[in-house]
Amino acid sequence: MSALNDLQSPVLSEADLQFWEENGYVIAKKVVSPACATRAAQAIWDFLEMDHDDPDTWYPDPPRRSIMVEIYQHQAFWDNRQSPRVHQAFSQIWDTEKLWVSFDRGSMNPPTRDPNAKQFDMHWDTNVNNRPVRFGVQGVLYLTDTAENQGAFQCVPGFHNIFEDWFDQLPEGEDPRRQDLHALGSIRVPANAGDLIIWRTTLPHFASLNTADRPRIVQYITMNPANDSNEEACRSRVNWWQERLTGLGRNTKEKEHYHGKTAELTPLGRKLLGMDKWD
Ligand SMILES: O=C(O)CCC(=O)C(=O)O
Repeated sequence: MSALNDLQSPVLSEADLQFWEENGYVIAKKVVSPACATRAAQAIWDFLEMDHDDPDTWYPDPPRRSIMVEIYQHQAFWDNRQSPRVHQAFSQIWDTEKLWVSFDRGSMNPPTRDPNAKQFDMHWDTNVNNRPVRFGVQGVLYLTDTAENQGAFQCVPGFHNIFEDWFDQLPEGEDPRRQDLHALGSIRVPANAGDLIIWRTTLPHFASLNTADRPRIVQYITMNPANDSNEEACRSRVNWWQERLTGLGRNTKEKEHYHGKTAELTPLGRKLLGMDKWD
């Protein structure tokens, strides 16, 4: 590891990496401190203008359209993105430290108030009809301790191993996204505040229905090999951070642009953004 990421021992053990190979997901434990997790969770509550101790504030009228929260640029989010242990976990998965971090948001998944609510459907975030699907990874950082029934991340473990065969046996014209993906053997993944779940994009996944009494609060983070020879891409990424634009490719001027403060970056954060080059 470089001086930017001078950790004494790998975040993912041999056993973790073996688990990753078999299951297509892994929990990288304690990648950020409880204090960093709490700060990011509080940033989400403030952004939503809700009180984490007052359930009456969790269900606005009109209702939120999804569990997602369009917060991207808070210092607490950047502190997690530039955490050396987050970077190291992704470096182990990609087998390179030269990575760029994703422009991802947060989410708040409150307890359901509908006794008849069904489990959420799962999905893929990649075009699964465009095969073979390239290797890719996604990640969710838990900002609160999350029990199995508290809206935990759910996926079909090991599905990456049978992905191509499963598609091949689908009857002609069947839409893969409309199958009963839970029947393939979905599981829910509990973990603690500060733990990061990384999964392969070929696993069907989503948050699960929250039947506990506390919300689940998370920050999405993934990393991909850096493309820092592309000057235009670097400029656009730096502009995204500096102007505090919305992420996921939308790049619009919303609440954080008008009311936020540009986050401070560490030397590692500058490379993960694309402001400084890895070589
Ligand atoms: O919130 C989760 O646990 C999973 C989120 C998800 O489905 C996604 O990032 O595509």
